[in-house]
Amino acid sequence: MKEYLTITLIGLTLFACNMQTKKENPTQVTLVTNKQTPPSKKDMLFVTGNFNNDNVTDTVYEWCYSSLTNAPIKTFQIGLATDTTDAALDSVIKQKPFTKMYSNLNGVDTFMVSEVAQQQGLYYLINVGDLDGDHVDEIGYIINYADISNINRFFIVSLKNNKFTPQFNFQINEMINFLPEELIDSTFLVKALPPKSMQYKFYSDSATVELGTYTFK
Ligand SMILES: [Ca+2]
Ligand SMILES: [Ca+2]
Repeated sequence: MKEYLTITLIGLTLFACNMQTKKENPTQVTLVTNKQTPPSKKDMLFVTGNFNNDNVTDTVYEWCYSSLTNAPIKTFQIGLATDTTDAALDSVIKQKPFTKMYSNLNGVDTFMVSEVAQQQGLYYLINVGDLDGDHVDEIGYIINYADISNINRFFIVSLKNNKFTPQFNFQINEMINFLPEELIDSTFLVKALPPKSMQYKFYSDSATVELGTYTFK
């Protein structure tokens, strides 16, 4: 998984570099609601799945943009990838980034993921399957911070009554938690434990990876 992430990040870095040469039309990037057409979906992560149980596949998109310019931000070369200098961090902070999630579903609100100064969107967005037993998939994500810390959190969010609803989150270490020997069944960070619980591998405050169990409400 680590190698896969590394390769993905390198690929996205190259992709992001290519994208930087392209001019964005500011009038196209004022998107906040899901009724508008996102201007640059291809820059952002997205995840598909059964998020509202209507037998039609749904899509949820990341939307990271600068509140100064309204332009999308996708700078994978900073933070987890290669450049962890103060200058790189400052360049992110100066853009005043916001990260939201929105879907292709009518009536579903946009979800504010983070407005922390040094974040730059997501580096992980995935369908984690139905963890809480309501026959609808949950979404897992990790925020991409432009800093040198390996400590981060894995978040699980669901669509409940047309609202993105935070379910649970736990601490991870970006370098350690994705090592195959640290994954549940060598597969992933979380695993459903029917009828409405899950197991998860988290990074403890004692710097060890531990197995936890959480029962959804
Ligand atoms: Ca659906
Ligand atoms: Ca569910």
